[in-house]
Amino acid sequence: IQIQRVTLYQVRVPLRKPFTTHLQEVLERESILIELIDDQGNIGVGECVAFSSPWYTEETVETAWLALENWMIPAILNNPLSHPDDVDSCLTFIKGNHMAKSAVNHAIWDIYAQKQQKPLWQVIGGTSQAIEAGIVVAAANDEEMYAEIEDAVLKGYKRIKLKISQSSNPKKLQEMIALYPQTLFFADANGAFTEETLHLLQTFDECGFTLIEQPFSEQQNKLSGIAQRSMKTPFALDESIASFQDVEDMVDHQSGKIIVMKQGRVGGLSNALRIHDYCEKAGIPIWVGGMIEFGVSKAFNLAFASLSGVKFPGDFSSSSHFWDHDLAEPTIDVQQGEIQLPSTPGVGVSLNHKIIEQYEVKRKLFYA
Ligand code: OSB
Ligand code: MG
Repeated sequence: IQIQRVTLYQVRVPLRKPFTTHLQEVLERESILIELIDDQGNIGVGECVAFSSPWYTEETVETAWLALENWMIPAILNNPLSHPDDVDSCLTFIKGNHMAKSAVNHAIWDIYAQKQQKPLWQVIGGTSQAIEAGIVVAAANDEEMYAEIEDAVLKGYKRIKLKISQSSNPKKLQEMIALYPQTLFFADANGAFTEETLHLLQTFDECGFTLIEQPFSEQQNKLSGIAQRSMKTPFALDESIASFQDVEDMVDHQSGKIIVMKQGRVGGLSNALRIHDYCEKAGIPIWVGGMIEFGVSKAFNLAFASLSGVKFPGDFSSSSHFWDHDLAEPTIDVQQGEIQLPSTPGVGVSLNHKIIEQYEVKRKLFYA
């Protein structure tokens, strides 16, 4: 694969409704989309899932743009690649910046699969063709939360993830979860609990949650291990898993039992696949998290979700859950609680340039 041209697009898109967690209220989504063209005219796409400010991880849209522009794109423009893993090798001189790296790694995987004339999910060894949909409820108050849950159940979602914090009411959650015995409920604390409030976290153990995502901050994996050993609900680590080594660390500290995979957080699909294979051998279930993203990133998540080590429905909602207009086409739709994987070569989506133009903040082209 020889990259001839790269285009970066920065966009800003309003969310259809506010996304509220104890860390941040997200009202609009800034993102970077990347398009690579190789010497045979194949077009590969990627999406950088960093946010406008560093509330979830250190990277931001601005830092990712800088890393892509100054170091990553020049490095790939002058390096023929025979496999997507080679991208990571040619970017090892850049520390961190996982979300920016992931966007490049993804675009190369897209081209690589196109050259084999196969859908990406098949190229990486995926087996399931229909992915179970899951939705996140991040409402500002209880009333809205109940309304959104009811709506999600009616729409056929098999799994609902609720954002929890120290101020959530476990008794009320338990009653509500009992009303929907067919639906899996996950909790996501985004690190809201501390050593001082461990006893509060323990009161969520009777709620009926299938798992609790990231109860403590990523700096508190030892504490997470102590808490996990005192509770029956398994913990799924999100923020704590930024690399393969972090997974080994989870096993060592028993700080969690399940992995949330976000390819952006671990630097792309190549690293995600290594983690997948390790987890499958070690018997650690994986599920696939979301980042309030557009169809490009979702399409890569869906391909990953078809792997046999992925055990729970992930953050897979219809494009219309967040967006009036997605930036990728075809748009992702949930039908009977499932999303069908594409049969077209590559990741199966391309940029919708008409829509991108409407939301574009800036754009830059790079040539070999
Ligand atoms: O913690 O899983 C998280 C969104 C943005 C940043 C972090 C998280 C989330 C979500 C998933 O909860 C939302 C989605 O479906 O995209
Ligand atoms: Mg999370």
